[in-house]
Amino acid sequence: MTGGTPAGAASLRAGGAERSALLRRLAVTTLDANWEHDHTVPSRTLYPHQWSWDSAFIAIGLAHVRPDRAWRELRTLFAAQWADGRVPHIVFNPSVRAGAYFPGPEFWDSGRAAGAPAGATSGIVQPPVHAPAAWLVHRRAPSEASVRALRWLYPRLVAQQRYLTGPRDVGGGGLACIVHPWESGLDNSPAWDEPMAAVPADAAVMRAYRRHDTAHADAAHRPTDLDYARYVAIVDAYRAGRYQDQGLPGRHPFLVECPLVNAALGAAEHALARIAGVVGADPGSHRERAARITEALVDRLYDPVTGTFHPRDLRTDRLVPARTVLGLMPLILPDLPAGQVRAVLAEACSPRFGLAARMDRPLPTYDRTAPDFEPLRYWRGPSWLNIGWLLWRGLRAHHRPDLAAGLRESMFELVARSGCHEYFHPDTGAGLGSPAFSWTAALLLDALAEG
Ligand code: 2M8
Repeated sequence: MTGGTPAGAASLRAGGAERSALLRRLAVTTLDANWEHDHTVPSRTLYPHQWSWDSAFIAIGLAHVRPDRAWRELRTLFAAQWADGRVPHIVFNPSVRAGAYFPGPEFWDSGRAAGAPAGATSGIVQPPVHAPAAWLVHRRAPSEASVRALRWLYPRLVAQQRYLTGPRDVGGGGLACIVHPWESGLDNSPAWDEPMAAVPADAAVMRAYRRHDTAHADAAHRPTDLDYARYVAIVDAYRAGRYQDQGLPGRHPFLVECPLVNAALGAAEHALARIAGVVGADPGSHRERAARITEALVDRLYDPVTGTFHPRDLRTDRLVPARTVLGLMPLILPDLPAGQVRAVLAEACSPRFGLAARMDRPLPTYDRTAPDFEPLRYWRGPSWLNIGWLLWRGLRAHHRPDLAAGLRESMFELVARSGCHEYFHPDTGAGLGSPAFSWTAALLLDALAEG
């Protein structure tokens, strides 16, 4: 069996212990094939460097089979942390040929920014899912080495939180603001359509660049050239200010509070409280911060009319109306108030997302009843395993083992049918994007282990 190939698909569909063993082997082969001396690439073809939240998910999976490598993954990422605490969304591997990814290191030009590390990185962040990842890796196999690793990571994870709740609290309400759709991890989600429409850009700008993604994936499954022109324009603006955050409201074209990023921010404080207990630090301050973030999230991003969470566009101070899977992500917070838990579960179980104890279709990333739902285009409809995994964890935290089991089974069926693909058709389960994608493999391993 090779990485990502659903070889033996018939037996993978068999179910039970045999299916689990085959899925596990497929996942391990995929992760091994994507290992690159001190980190794991998300995909050999599409993403040949190290990505921030990918590495957190990857570490969670590696903990089950290669614990040393799980810690290595996190250490490599945090070795590239900036002096202000930001963890860059890409750490570039200098031995990868120039042009193998767009936008590459020369475009980001991090070397000219104050506080950037010696090696090249991007200047933006991704959802801070690393503290829960570190906690899960430790909990899987606690040892002297894992306690040492936590000691090394703890101050760095705290600095990451300080950055996001300090300079990035642009709205002043206790939440982190994202300055680029890439920071959400859900690059072209319909959640960003409104704020993106206000970013001046012309698709023709892309003639000056060579997109690498469309050489490896179907252009109809990826963001459009106009999306990319705007992505480039937003980086241009941030880079022009050397990635500093002072004065962003007056000069930056994209400023949004994202429900996923902020739910992850709160979940990170809960994980830090546990880590603090192991490394001899004070858990109490983390619990307090977690409570404050949850309160701010409900206060600023919950809409009682729709009964779900929405991003807040800080340039208009309005909630973005699109109902995307981002709205369900606050379920990862164990202290989400009961009223919001009930409402968000109702949204998840509605025909928009179809969550059920026996799911008839995979979980989509966007309201499948919306007229602009696109089953093939990246984050505008397709099913992704990291989102399913986050929701699965949230359902368990909120004592819904029935729904958690249904979602878990639907994730297994996706990989059994199609392999470790990057994303999946939300009706048929057909594999889309990269065929050997690391976080799909890693989170599959975790879900297999934690029945
Ligand atoms: C995708 O994002 C990158 C830009 O960061 C891209 O499209 O080139 C997203 O799916 C993101 O969430 C992910 O971390 C990254 C690498 O897997 O790919």
